[in-house]
Amino acid sequence: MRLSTYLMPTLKENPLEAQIVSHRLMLRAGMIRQSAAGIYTWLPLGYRVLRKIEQIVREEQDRAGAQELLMPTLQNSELWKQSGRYDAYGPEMLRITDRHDRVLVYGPTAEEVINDIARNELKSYKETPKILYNIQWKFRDEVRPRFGVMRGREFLMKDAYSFDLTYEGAKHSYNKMFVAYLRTFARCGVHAIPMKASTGPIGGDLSHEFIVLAETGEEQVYCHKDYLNMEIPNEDIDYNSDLEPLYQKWTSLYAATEEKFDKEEADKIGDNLISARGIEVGQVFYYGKKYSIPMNVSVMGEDGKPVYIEGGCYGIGVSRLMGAIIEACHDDNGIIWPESVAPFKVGLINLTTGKEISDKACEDMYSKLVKAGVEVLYDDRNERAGVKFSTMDLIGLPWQVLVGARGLEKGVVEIKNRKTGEKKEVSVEEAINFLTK
Ligand code: P5A
Repeated sequence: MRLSTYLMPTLKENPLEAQIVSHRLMLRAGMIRQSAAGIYTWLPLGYRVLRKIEQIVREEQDRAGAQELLMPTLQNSELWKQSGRYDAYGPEMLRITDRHDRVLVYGPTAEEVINDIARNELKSYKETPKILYNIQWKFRDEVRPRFGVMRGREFLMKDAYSFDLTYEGAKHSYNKMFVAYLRTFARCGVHAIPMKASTGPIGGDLSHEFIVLAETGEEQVYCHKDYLNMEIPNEDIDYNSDLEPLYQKWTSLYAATEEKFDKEEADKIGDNLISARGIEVGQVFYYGKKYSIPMNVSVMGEDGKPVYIEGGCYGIGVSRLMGAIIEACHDDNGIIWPESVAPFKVGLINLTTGKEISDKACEDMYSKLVKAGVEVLYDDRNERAGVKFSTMDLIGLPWQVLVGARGLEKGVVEIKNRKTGEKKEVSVEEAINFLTK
């Protein structure tokens, strides 16, 4: 992509409306623009990152054996009456009346819609277990939307739902999602710690929130310091085998949100206790028969008698996760993207735009890198070098290549690592090899 033609409206000044660093940087880097309170347009740069995060989430759901489908944003309110949540959900749920005076709701979550599918389409115990998920926009009419994408009204969520015959089966599905979450957040370049949580309007009696530690987090949290270097299961993990030991390992240490803080437990670990702020990027729930009984979701059991489904649901705030990654990965100059979610891998900076030698070298590198499948943002604008440096630092691409007439006369360009600030001089050839490997 050539920056001269790219819609990336960066801002020099800090926008007044942004109170936390991720919101500030997303506005300044030209990634999002607010359209209405808590509702955003994702500009090209922001949308690229959103899609990268979404793809990691998808791959880890698929690896765990979950199946992707897509449910509507507008839901039939009758289903909510059947589950008993139509009134209970309150003013956070946006209700819309159509021309026939039928009420639709803009889904704040999708337990009702998926359980309606399950009761109609799952007939026999042979069709269980199943985990179904979608990555879809949700709407919650939050009283105080704030902090940009962290607490929006419209936001992107991955929501998965499991359908099992027994409690043991449901617990196994819970553990699958639990492990998939550890892998998902690690792949996105952040460390998320599972903490016992309350279930709120979703319901059920077993739940964990996954919390990314960051100073600006909305939640006060406590955890054992060993969580900071716990091992993440690798990609060969067998999701069919017993995941219980892994689950036990990850829940044996003390970790809790403020709401669930237990002084006695905390005192036991003494000096090993960390008190910090955190951002909830995901939450998993086991809710048993909370939906299957009122909505009559059953399958024929082995003995020919109907069995109510044992259920769970598993959410990741995909758009919030982007804010959390920025909260965890930035410095005074801007964002520092983990390579896995970076909008582009390389920022190619022409320091002397207009000079033939650097224009030619940049064009040549740009086309070679693009041909090799490397995602490159080429700053070919007619701007001062200083402006280009600060733009690249602000948008936080992992690698920068600085190409100027003076260096080229000596046969070199410079490669800079955004995270460490390390620079090294290499030949054009070496730069291409390094960035394509
Ligand atoms: C789990 C999946 C649920 O809704 N039902 C389906 C369950 N859980 S949850 O915890 O309420 O939401 C899941 C994740 O969505 C993110 N989230 C938000 N992100 C941005 N703005 C919001 N207003 C918002 N509300 C929830 C969180 O990351 C949460 O963990």
